[in-house]
Amino acid sequence: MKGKIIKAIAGFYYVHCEDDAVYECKAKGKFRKDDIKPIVGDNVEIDVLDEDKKKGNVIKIFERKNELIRPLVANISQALVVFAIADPMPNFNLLDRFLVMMERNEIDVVICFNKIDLVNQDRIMEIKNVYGKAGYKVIFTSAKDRRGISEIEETLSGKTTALAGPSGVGKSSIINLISPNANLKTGEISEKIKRGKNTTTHVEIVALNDYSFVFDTPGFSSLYVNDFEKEELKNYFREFVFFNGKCRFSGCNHVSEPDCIIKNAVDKGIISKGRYVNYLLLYDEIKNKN
Ligand SMILES: Nc1nc2c(ncn2[C@@H]2O[C@H](COP(=O)(O)OP(=O)(O)OP(=O)(O)O)[C@@H](O)[C@H]2O)c(=O)[nH]1
Ligand SMILES: [Mg+2]
Ligand SMILES: [Zn+2]
Repeated sequence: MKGKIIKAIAGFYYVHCEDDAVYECKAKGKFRKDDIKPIVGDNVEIDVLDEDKKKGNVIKIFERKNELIRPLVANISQALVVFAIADPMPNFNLLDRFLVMMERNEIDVVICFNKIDLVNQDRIMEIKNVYGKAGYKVIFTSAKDRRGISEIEETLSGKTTALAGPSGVGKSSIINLISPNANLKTGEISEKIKRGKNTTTHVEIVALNDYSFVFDTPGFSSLYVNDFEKEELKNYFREFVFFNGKCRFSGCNHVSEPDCIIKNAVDKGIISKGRYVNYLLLYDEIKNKN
């Protein structure tokens, strides 16, 4: 029987099959020989061991359209990366790392800044200016007063979307608003350090309707994106790609080369300074890796 892994906990895979049955499975297929582990989002074939108790074995994983490590998901059509605009304060370096990873994997990404009830309009415009200008769709929401939630619904419609972002930013809260049956656990952030407490501990797919699915995922606080050459990094900053070939040197890495159009654009405010600084930080990180 064919199905999709909608949840994975402690070596058990929950496989959603036709007519809405969910089977609790273990991994027994020959894919294990190749050191491949099933992940949430995988389309699989299962052997039913006990129809009454809905137990089975995953015996085959169908080829993945794509997969991410953080969050650990497969076969998504886009990612919605969620950051809080405050509590916890957004770590833009982490966001830029995530965007690099998504550009590298060629997966569409939409950015959501949640908790806008905690800041004023100026702050919203400031952030919109940075990421909108970089070429991303940015949605501002408040799960508290429902602002922007209908825009999120539109963005998720017809797609298979992984929510991703730090702990405590409101990922599960947003899904609960959109799918009242989801009943996902949400958690307070710590009073003192204003950080999430990793309330969501496993990836789980929520069906919004027959053709729209969202993955709730555990928050993450770090991301290494240095598994490629430093010269590649510039291709993963959308707003740089637009200027391709316009620097004095054709292989310009926009670091310390003369007559660099990217540095020029940063000085003129056409490219965000913060994004460029994160580019340089990441560039150095890749360079120093070896
Ligand atoms: N003020 C405000 N608080 C919010 C908003 N959205 C969520 N919260 C609160 O933020 C806290 C964390 O929300 P969660 O939905 O658990 O966050 P999460 O991103 O799923 O966190 P992890 O599961 O730990 O990764 C909860 O106390 C929510 O009530 C919002 O728009 N405004
Ligand atoms: Mg959560
Ligand atoms: Zn340049």
